[in-house]
Amino acid sequence: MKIKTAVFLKSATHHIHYPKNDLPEIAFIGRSNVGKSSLINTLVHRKKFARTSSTPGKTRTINFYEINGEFRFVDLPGYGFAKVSKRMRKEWKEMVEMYVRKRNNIKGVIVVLDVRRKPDELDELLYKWLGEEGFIYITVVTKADKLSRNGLSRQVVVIKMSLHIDELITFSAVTKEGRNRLWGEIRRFLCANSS
Ligand SMILES: Nc1nc2c(ncn2[C@@H]2O[C@H](COP(=O)(O)OP(=O)(O)OP(=O)(O)O)[C@@H](O)[C@H]2O)c(=O)[nH]1
Ligand SMILES: [Mg+2]
Repeated sequence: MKIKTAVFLKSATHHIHYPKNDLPEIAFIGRSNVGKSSLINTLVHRKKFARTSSTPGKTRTINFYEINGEFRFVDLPGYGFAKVSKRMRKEWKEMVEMYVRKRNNIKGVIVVLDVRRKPDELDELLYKWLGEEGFIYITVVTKADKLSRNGLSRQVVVIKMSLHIDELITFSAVTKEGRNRLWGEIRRFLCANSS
């Protein structure tokens, strides 16, 4: 994908602050600190476009980015950040559920996982929920550069089996592995159900 323009539109916690839903949106969802914002930066060939941090819980609002004036990337706040209070976890759930309910322009969801972690019940719940909501989604396991080739193959099997999925994309913001393949999927999302 040739990136002509990539613009940060706005941050929102409530639907009244969302941009107009006049363009298709691709949402990025996953645990805190897995590398969602870094993945967006890799896709648009920019280092500091979406804010990243080594401290989990950096993205706490829903961030809308407009690409080529044609579609948007939506960086959702990370879930399962151990240190947050119960109240904040509830806020996360409400924020993400509100986004999903209020938008009829979501064309696909990119689920981002850290390749080194075995999915747990929170991740399983997310997949169950995505299925129930009827979303088209793809799984991206990132930080692939942190494992050896053998370690990577082993983890891919573990993740596929835990989540009962057949397909995933291995990705790295460091080596850029998986970038073209993911763009291919995003293009497919945008074309498949454009109305
Ligand atoms: N080695 C390596 N580090 C990565 C990769 N992707 C992200 N990181 C690092 O992981 C940390 C978290 O990355 P973010 O992109 O901020 O993660 P996030 O999922 O947006 O986190 P929250 O906004 O807190 O939910 C940062 O220190 C990144 O530099 C990758 O592919 N390889
Ligand atoms: Mg983030």
